Amino acid sequence: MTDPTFEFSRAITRRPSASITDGLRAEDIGTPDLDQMLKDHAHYVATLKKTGAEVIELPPLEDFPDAVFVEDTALCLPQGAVLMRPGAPSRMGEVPHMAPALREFYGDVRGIAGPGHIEGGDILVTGREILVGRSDRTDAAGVAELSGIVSDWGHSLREVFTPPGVLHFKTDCSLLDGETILSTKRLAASGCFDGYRVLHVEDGEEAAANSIRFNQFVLMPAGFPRTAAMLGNAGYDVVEINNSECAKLDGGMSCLSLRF
Ligand code: CIR
Repeated sequence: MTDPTFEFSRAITRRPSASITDGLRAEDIGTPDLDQMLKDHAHYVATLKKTGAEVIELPPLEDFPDAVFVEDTALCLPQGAVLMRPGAPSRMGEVPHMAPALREFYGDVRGIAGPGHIEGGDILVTGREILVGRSDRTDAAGVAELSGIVSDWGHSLREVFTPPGVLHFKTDCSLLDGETILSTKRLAASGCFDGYRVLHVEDGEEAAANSIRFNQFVLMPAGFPRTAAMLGNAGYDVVEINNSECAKLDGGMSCLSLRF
């Protein structure tokens, strides 16, 4: 039996394009360096492959600077995939570029028709339910439409809180296994993970919360040694990946792949 919350046979990624320098950012903390981002991306892809999974590497999309952050374009579940409707207007056009890749692997590919908006970065699939945080990118109508789709497949969806000023719900949390969540203290304080086992990222290391469990590894951004040690002591096999360039665009480990 595989656990669909962290045991995956495939991932879809997209190589960063030169237009990444025009990517969206909440705050200007410097221009991302494409060469460094390509190196980091290659390390990320190689780590996913090392688990034995197949990684589908899509080509760069020059017209869409944020297209490397594929997670926001779709939700992948065992029963089917759902194409999102991003709340950032400049990202809407990424979705039709993702659809053919998903149709290769899924018989059932649905889509958010609108008028609501929802991005994959706001969705955490646990062993029990689908948690969705509303944000500047995800609104009530988008959540309601997704809820209708996933209930057809037997999933229950629960709307939760996203801390103010945080781009996506998953900026502040990740799934370590079906029952265990890595979270910032500010998010866990909302009570949204009550009943789960919660590991907190260390104070001052909030950006480590956007990590991913992919098969035997936890991929986490480099530079958060106390959280890396905490996860290692808890028995996780941690791989640290430099994230300095994606971080300039508010991106992290989860945004760089769709996993199924
Ligand atoms: C954006 O603002 O949409 C991109 N610059 C970053 C997207 C990060 N995605 C994610 O956390 N799922």
